[in-house]
Amino acid sequence: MIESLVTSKQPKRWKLRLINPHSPLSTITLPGIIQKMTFSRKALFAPLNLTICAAVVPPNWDVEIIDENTTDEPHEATAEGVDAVGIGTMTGQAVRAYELADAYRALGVKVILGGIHPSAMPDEALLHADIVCKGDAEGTLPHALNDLAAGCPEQIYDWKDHPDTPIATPRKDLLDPKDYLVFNPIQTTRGCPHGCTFCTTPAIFGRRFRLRAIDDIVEEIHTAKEDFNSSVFIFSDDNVAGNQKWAMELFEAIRPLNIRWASQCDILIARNDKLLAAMRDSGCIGLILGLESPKAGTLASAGKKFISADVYIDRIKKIQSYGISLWGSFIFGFDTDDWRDCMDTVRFAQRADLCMSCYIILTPYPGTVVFEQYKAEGRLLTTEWDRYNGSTVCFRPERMSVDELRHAQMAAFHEFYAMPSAIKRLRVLPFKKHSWMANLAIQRGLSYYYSKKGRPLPHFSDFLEPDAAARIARSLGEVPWKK
Ligand code: B12
Ligand code: SF4
Repeated sequence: MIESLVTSKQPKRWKLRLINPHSPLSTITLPGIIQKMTFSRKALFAPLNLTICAAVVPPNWDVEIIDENTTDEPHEATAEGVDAVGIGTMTGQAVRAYELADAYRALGVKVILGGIHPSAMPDEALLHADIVCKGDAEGTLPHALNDLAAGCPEQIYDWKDHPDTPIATPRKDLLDPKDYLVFNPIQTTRGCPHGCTFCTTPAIFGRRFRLRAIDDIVEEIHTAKEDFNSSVFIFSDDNVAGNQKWAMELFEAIRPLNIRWASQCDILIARNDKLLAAMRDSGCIGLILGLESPKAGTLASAGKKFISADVYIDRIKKIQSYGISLWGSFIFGFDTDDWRDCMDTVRFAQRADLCMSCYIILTPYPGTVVFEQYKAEGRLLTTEWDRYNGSTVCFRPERMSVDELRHAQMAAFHEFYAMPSAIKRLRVLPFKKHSWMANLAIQRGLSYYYSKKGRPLPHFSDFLEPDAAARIARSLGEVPWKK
C-alpha cells in the first residue's frame, strides 16, 4: 500500500525519441564512393544536431536517438514507450522526415520538427508536425517539451526569442562510435558574418556570429581524447575564424592539447599572419574554403562581397605556406557561368594546388535570396526536396542546358581527380599520405561508378565535339553506350 502511494506520487518521466532521417546521397557522398571512403563505417558524420538536442531536454525527459543512416532497415514508427518524437532535417532529408512524422502522428504520437529545413519552411513543416522549432534547439526544445508535458504546447518555437542561450555540449553516449567515420564533430561557432545569396546559414540563422565557451570546447576535446582515443577532429563550423580575435584565443587554448584538426573558414584569414601561425601551431592540417568561383564579377553577384577573386591565388598560396592543406568548394551554375567557366574553375583549382575540391551545382535552398529570385522568375524546376542535394539541377540555368550543367560537374570531378592532375597538385615529395589516399579513393570510386553503370567517363572536351549532345547524353546514362 505504502509502496503504491509512493509510486503514484512519482512525477511522470517523459520519453523523447530523436530521429535522423535517411540522407539521400549527395555530391560529397557520391553513390558508390561513400562505401569506399568510409572504410566500412555506416555513416560519415555523427548527427551533431541530435546529440545537442539530447543534451538540452528538461530533466524529467528521457531521450534516445535513432539514426536511420546506420540501420539496415528503414525505421518503423511505433508508439510504444514514447511520448514525443523529434525529427531533425536538412532540406535533402525533408521528404523522409515528413513520411516519418506522418507515420508517428497517425499513431497519436506528438511530433516536433526542427533543423534547417523546417526553420526555412515552418508552414510546410506544420502540415506534418504538432510543433516546429525554428533555429537552435538550445533556445527552443526545452520550452517546447516543458509546454508539451504541461499540456499547452505552442505550434512554433523560435530561437530568436532566446538568442543568448549558450551552445550546448553534445551527448555522444547515445550513439555507437563504430557506426561513424567522424564520431566527434565539434562545433566551436555558429553562423557566419557574411551574406552570400545562395547560402542557408545567414538566411536561416541571420548574420549574428555565435561563439561557444572556449572552456567547453577544450573540455569536449579532452573527453573525446580520453573516451574515444580521438586525436584528429573536424570543427563542424561554417566559418571557424569568422571572428579572428576570438579564433586566436581558441587556437591558443587548444594548442597544448596536441591534436590535429580541420574545418571550414573564409579566405580572409590569409591577411593575418599571426592567426595563420596560431592555426598551424594548434594542429590545423586542412581547411575547406568556400571559393565558389574564380571568375571576376560572379562572387559579387552572389553576394560574396568581402573578397575579390583576382587575389585568390595569392591568398591561397599564403595559407598553404603555413603547411595547411586546402580543399576548395566551388559552385557551378551561376547566371554568369557557361561550361567554359566551369572548366576554367577546374584549371584554377589545379593551378592553386588544392589538395581536394568539390564542384556543387548551385541549389536554391529554401529561405535563401536565390530561392526567392528563381521562384519569382519561374525558374524553379522542382520542389521535391530530396533532389536538393547539390548534384541535381533544380532550376533553369541561364547560360547552359540542364544536361550541360550536370555534365560539366562530372567532368570537373573526373578531370580534377585524374592521376596527372593529382601528381601535379600533390607531388610525390613531401608525401601527403592523407590527401593521396582521398584523391585515389575518389578517382577509383568515379571509375568504378562509370564502369559499373556502363557509361563513358566525362570530359570537358566532349563539349567541343560535333556530336557533343550525344556524348553528354551517353555519359549521363540517358542513352545506352557500349565501348
Ligand atoms: C559538417 C557539415 C556537413 C558534413 C556532415 C553533415 C551531417 N549530416 O552532419 C558533410 C560534409 C557530410 C556535409 C554534407 C552536406 N552538406 Co553540410 N554542413 C555541415 C555544416 C558545416 C555543419 C553541420 C553541423 O554539424 N551543424 C551543427 C548542428 C548542431 O547544427 P544544425 O544541424 O543546424 O542543428 C541545430 C538546429 O538546426 C536545430 N535542430 C537541428 N535538428 C533539430 C531537430 C529538432 C527536433 C529540434 C528541436 C531542433 C533541431 O538545433 C540544432 C542545435 O542547435 C553545415 C552548416 C551549418 N550551419 O549547420 C552544413 C550544411 C548543413 N550542409 C549543407 C549542405 C547543402 C550539404 C550537402 C547537401 C552538400 C552537397 N552538395 O553535397 C551535403 C549533404 C550530405 C548529407 N546527405 O547528409 C547545407 C544545408 C542546406 C539545407 N538547406 O539543407 C548547410 C547548412 C551548409 C550551408 N551553409 O548551406 N555537411
Ligand atoms: S561565407 Fe560561406 S558560410 Fe558565410 S554566408 Fe558565405 S557561403 Fe555561407
